[in-house]
Amino acid sequence: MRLDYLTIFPEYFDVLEISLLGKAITQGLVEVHAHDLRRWTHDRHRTVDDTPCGGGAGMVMKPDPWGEAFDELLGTAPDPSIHVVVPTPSGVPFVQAEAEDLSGVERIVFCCGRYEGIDRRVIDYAAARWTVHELSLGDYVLNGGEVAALAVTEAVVRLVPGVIGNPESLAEESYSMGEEGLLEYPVYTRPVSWRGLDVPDVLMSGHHGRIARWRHDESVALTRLRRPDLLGPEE
Ligand code: 6GU
Repeated sequence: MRLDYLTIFPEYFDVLEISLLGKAITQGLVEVHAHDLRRWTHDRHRTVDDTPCGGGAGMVMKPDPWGEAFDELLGTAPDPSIHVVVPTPSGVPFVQAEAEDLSGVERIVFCCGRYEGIDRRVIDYAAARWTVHELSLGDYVLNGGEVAALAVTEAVVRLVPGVIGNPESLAEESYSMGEEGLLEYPVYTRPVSWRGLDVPDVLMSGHHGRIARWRHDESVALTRLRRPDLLGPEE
């Protein structure tokens, strides 16, 4: 899998070298390239923004640097196997199913906007050639797409086969379909008694059936409390 980031802050992506993602890079499972969008400007001030047509506050990212970046990285030919991710608070909510879909693709280009956003024609141009995903992390506003692109990257890359040592741990975690899409149950380790707080007896009982039932019940209770929208009609 090859990941490219178009951004005016390529240093944001230096963190990809560490942790799980760094290991995936070292193992040759993923290749990452962060590009400074200003490389595709030609004026003395390396301008990437301009005032909004129709007026209003803030600045809009101008289309030309994006177009030239696309030309160089992707050419101009249509290829729906190329995925373009545009992080934006007006995007479709990013969920685990989308991360699973993206973990199987060979090429993703992240377009990180700043200011009031990117000229709409950039996204329309990309969507006419490649597979565009406008994604939102949630109902709040970040200053730009960089942190969101990193979050999407981590969610996707950890699902690439070979990146996580024990694939069974993927099936049990929050939001995975392995546990019916419920929130994860609470987990404990030794010591059994810590500062007056004990591990629930059932987990030390050795009764695998009772443990599985307890975990499921805890998952349902936590999901009902925090995310009732995730519960089906049965629960
Ligand atoms: Cl994907 N981008 C920005 N700028 N803000 C956000 C977001 C994305 N998701 C939530 N807020």
